[in-house]
Amino acid sequence: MKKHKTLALIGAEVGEGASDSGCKLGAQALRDRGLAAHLAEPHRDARWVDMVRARPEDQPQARLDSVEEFSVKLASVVRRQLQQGAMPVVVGGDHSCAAGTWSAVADAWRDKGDIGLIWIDAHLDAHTPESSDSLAPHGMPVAALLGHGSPGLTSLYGWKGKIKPGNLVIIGARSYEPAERALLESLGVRVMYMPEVDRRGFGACFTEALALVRQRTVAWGLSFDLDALDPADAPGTGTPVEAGIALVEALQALRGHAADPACVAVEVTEYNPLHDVDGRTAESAFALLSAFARVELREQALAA
Ligand SMILES: [Mn+2]
Repeated sequence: MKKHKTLALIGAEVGEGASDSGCKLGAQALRDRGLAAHLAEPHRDARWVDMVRARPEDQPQARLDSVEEFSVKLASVVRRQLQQGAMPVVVGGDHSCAAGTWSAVADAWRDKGDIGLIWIDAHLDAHTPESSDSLAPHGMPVAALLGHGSPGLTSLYGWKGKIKPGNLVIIGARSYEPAERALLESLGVRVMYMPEVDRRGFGACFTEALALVRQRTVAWGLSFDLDALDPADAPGTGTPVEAGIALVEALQALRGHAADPACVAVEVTEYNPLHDVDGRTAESAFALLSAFARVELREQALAA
């Protein structure tokens, strides 16, 4: 059996994107817990390649500046791993890291075509500095990737619109503000809100999302905010919201998809070890990444 792409784990040590900066400790905590060893398997290497740290700041505008600076650094690390043929696994950190991650992926594939993105989250993350009262950048990465917001987040690599609205699907949203929903509706982004997930099941939603993000693209990836999960499975996140996705359903649906040759990067964000309960959230993060990335699960899924 051939060797699969190495998983290049990248710590996104950023908490400046949120009002509670505890997520800044998330990557190191998952690293100390043995994430790389957990993801390695006979035909798939997994190793930490870098920890990228945001400059600490207190005031809202300075925090946005810090996140912008951080995004450039994170993007360059992600892009280098893509160039080397590895699959970046970005481990957050608050969700503002997504601006850097997916800008790098989009730029790396820009000559060949568009990229698709599945965004699993309790929130829409579609604020701009104009619509956001808190100015917290972790509420902005979706808007930024679509080309709306502060130039420091929208225009990495000197161009914006990293993700086309038709190539983005958001699953699990249940806490958002009208301006975010209005922006996404005006752009035509497909959002599967939590009532739809409850009605159809996460698996059916994910299958549809996968088809959409693969349709008109050359590559796709997954950004998983742990707060999408029900707080029973993930109490230790930046901003928990009741009535989320059940871990078992997520594991079943995600299994093996990282072995799709068109899948090029994955991100897990918003782990806050300070709020975790008995390591439950860390275990959920391990299980999600493992289910998504495990080559042997891919083979089982294809055989089924
Ligand atoms: Mn998020």
